[in-house]
Amino acid sequence: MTSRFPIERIEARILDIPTIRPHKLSFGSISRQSPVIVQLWLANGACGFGEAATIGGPSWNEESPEGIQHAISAYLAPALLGQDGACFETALTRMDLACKGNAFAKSAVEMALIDAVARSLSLPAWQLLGGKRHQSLPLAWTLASGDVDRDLEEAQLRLEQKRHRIFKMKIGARSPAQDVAHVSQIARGLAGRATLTVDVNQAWDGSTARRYLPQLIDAGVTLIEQPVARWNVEALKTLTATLGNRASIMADETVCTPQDAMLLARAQACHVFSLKVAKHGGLLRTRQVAAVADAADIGWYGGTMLETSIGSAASAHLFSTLGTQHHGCELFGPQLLVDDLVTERMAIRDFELQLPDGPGFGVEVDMAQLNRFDRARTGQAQV
Ligand code: MUC
Ligand code: MG
Repeated sequence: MTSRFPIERIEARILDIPTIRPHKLSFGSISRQSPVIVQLWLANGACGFGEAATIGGPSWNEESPEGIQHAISAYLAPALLGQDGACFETALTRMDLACKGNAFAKSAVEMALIDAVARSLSLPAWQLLGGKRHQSLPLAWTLASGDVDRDLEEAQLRLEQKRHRIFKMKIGARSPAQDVAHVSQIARGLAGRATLTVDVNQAWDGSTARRYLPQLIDAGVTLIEQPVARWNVEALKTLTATLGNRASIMADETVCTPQDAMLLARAQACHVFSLKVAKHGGLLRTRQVAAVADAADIGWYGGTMLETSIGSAASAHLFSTLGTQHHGCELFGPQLLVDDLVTERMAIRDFELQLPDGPGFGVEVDMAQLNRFDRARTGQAQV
């Protein structure tokens, strides 16, 4: 069989883009994002873009921007050069043979591959991913300035602009009692106007979660993301069983592979999966995790690693193809950054992200912006 879309060249670079304000999570505070941007050229001249963003170097999980870039240049790109770009699953298998794990790095390469092939065919990526089922999704914003007044000001503005009415609060850095006080103040300020969620990013042990989550629910929180360590499936299971009639428990760091998804489904250890293209190792593998959710009557949420508009648009194409049991999405990454890499962002109307059409991921990359933030050119120190 002759190859229709031979892969000719793959390049990866790290960008450093400041955030509009410090973003505080349980494990630290960030003031910039360092996405790895991949360009993949096919022999026909088409170029696709992919992105892997993580948060705070290797502190969200094991992968760091520097490690992602190295895995791509040293191992993943050589495994794919000369191969048929249209055979996505074969490309994933070759990457798996060349390199264990490294899901973020693989996701950026697969993203660029799908973009390049979709552009060659003049098709939107969603058409190669199963077809579009949603035109828009409710879009959450994360309140993570660490300051109640500033958080309330941000929420107020976004409500007025009709951009967001789902607000996720990042907790777990301070004492649980301080977190409950912070969340309760925000909940009082937004009463009746917003849906409230929290993300603990693994900071609590099981007994802390059992003690303090009911207080957050009393304050008005309805969705609780990753309250305990990623290995702590037993605690997730207990929380799901005991709090389930009042709020939903969402797994994030615990659910990466389809096997993780099976384990959680069998244990009935959560109500919702936060889906993220990076941690699942690509768009196709995100669909596999979503399929387990569907089969197990588990809902899905369109998660983010705070990508620019490149990774966010790719995620949006994938999310647009998934089933109806969803809790909206949080593809707000571009808005948290001082500037973007595309000529036009995805639109937000009536509190919903308008899911893009093609060709490819439907966004045009501004090369001047890529060069402006390129670490190799600016020489910025790492996070
Ligand atoms: C995470 O763990 O969900 C997503 C939104 C946000 O503010 O941080 C990320 C990471
Ligand atoms: Mg999370």
